[in-house]
Amino acid sequence: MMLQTILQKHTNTNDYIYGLANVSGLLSGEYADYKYGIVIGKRLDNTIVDKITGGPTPEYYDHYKNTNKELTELAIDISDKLNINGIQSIATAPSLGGKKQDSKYKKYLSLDISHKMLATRAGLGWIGKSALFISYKFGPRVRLVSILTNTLIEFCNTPVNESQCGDCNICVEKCPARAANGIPWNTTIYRDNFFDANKCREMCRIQGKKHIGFDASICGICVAVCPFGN
Ligand code: B12
Repeated sequence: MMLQTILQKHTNTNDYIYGLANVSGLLSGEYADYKYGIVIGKRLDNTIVDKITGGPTPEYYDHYKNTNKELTELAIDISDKLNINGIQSIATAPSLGGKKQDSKYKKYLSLDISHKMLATRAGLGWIGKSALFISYKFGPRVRLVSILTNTLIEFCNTPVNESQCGDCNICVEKCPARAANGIPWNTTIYRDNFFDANKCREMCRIQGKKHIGFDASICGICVAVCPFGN
């Protein structure tokens, strides 16, 4: 179908994963009325991620910025193509997309769109003990973006509903913020019950200042240490 043609045209390398998700009733706020989503993951460069041992590197920071830019453009491009073909859709931002000062964001460290949720609904992987999305193909070494629509373009993939981390606790042990408590994820456990986002953000600020030189708010240790995808 057209979707595959469009996606393959845009994501014509082996560095991407994508899938269709049924998110009916799962999104909130400005996205609450959307039923379906296309989620796309771009693989991070292993040579850059492997160097995140004691903390983030300037190279990782640049990679993160460039990948965000690429995913922003990709989502807009795909959404435009769908709209031209009569499928109304909306592109979302890979990161905060200007919501940093939003009072709801500041209070809950949470947006109306969770790309990780779309990714589990699209059957591409699960949520790790680190609260990161762990893809079957690249582990947590992916950045994500989503495009939302109310048209059922194709059948949605079978969702993944629980952690596949098993007994592994490497990310829990290596997190400098001690943000994760080791409880394995399933769809009934809210983030705050197994992962302290405030502790993580505080440590991202410290790590950014220490290793990049300003409040870059970035870390990545949990991405680098995960045995999946490396
Ligand atoms: C706010 C935010 C943060 C906050 C809070 C993090 C958090 N875990 O919530 C802070 C500043 C701490 C942060 C830090 C980092 N972040 Co951040 N962040 C976001 C952002 C902008 C919004 C996330 C959000 O709203 N969270 C709210 C909670 C409730 O949702 P969630 O964590 O996304 O997902 C939960 C639910 O979806 C639920 N879930 C999953 N499937 C299902 C299904 C059902 C049915 C239900 C009910 C629930 C459910 O499980 C998840 C975990 O609880 C996203 C981009 C986006 N729009 O998604 C990036 C994002 C999550 N961040 C990302 C990254 C990489 C990081 C950092 C590594 C920073 C860095 N680049 O160095 C750290 C690591 C944090 C970590 N270990 O989770 C990536 C994650 C990629 C991946 N492989 O998982 C994202 C997706 C950005 C991107 N475009 O790729 N981040």
